[in-house]
Amino acid sequence: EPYLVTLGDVLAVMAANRDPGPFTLGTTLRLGIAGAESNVAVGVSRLGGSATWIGRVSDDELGDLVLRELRAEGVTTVAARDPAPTSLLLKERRTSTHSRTRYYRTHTAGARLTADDIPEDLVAGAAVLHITGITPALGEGPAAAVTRAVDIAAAAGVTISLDVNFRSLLWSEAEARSILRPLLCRSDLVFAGPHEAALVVPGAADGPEELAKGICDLGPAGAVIKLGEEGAYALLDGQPHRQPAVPVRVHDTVGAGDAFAAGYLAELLAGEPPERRLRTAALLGAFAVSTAGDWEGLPRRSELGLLDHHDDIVR
Ligand code: KDG
Repeated sequence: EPYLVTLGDVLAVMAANRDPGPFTLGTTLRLGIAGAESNVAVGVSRLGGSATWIGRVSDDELGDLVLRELRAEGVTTVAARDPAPTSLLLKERRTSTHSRTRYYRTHTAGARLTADDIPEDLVAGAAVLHITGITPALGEGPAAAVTRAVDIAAAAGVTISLDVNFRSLLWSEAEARSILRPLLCRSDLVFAGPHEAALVVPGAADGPEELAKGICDLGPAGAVIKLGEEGAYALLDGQPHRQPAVPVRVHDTVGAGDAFAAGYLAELLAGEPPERRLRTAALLGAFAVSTAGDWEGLPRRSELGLLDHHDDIVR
C-alpha cells in the first residue's frame, strides 16, 4: 500500500479558548497537541491513507500523550524517546478576534532530531515524503534530518512535497529563504500562501499565476498557491487549475493549510486526478477552519459530503 512519510516536532498546545483577555491567574487552558507535519499525517489517515510520522518524542507525560494520540489516529510513529521536554505552544486569546501564540521549543525533544533518526528504508519505500519549513527552522539537527530525508527520497524517486509554512517566530525571512530554496528546488510539489511564495521566489509579480510559475521554474512540477477564502490556484505539470474555497463559517483558521495539504496528498496517494485532489484539499481546509483545533475536526472519508449539504443539520 502506498504511504506518506513526514517528519517534524509535535508540540503540546495550551490554549485559552474561553474568556478573551491576557493570561492572568486562573486563566483556563485547554491541553492538546499539534504540529504541522503530524496534522497532515492525521488528515491523510482519517481519509483512509497510510501515514508515518518520524520525530523525537520526550519521555515526559506530554510525550506519552503525543504518541497515544497519533497512534489512536492510525498514524505509524517512528519516534525515538528523548529525555528533553516536549515543545510547548501557548495560545493566548488576547481579544475576541485576536490570538497570540508563543513557542517554548528550544532544547526540547523535537529540536534534537538528527539525520541519524531518519530510517533509510522507510523513506525510500514511501510514495510521498512531505516536509515543511518548520522542521528545518528548529535547529541544525532537524535541518540535517530534513536534508537527509530529501536525499533518500530523491535517490529513490519518491515524490517530495514541501509546504513552505514560514514561521516568523522561529527565524527571519532571509534565513528561511536560504534554507528553503535548495529544498524547494529538489521538491516535486510545493504548497505556499502568496506571502510564503514571494519569500522563496522574490521578484515574481504577486499574482498567484506568477508565483506558481516562479516556483515551477525552479524545478517542482507542481505548485499550489493557497488563497484562503478565495480557494487555491495550482500549476500542475504545466496545467493551470483554479479551486474555489468551500464556504463555511470561520471558527479557527489555524491548521487550515495542513488540512489542505492532507486532502491533496491523500488523493494523490489514492491515485486520483488533480481536480479531485484540489477539491478534497478545499473540503479539508473548510473542515479545519470551521472546527476547533488544528486537526481534531478533520473528516473521515464518509464525512466529506457533509459540507456539500445546504441544510445545517444532516438527518
Ligand atoms: O500549521 C499549524 C501549526 O502551526 C501548528 O500545528 C503548530 O507546528 C506548529 C508550528 O510549529 O507552528
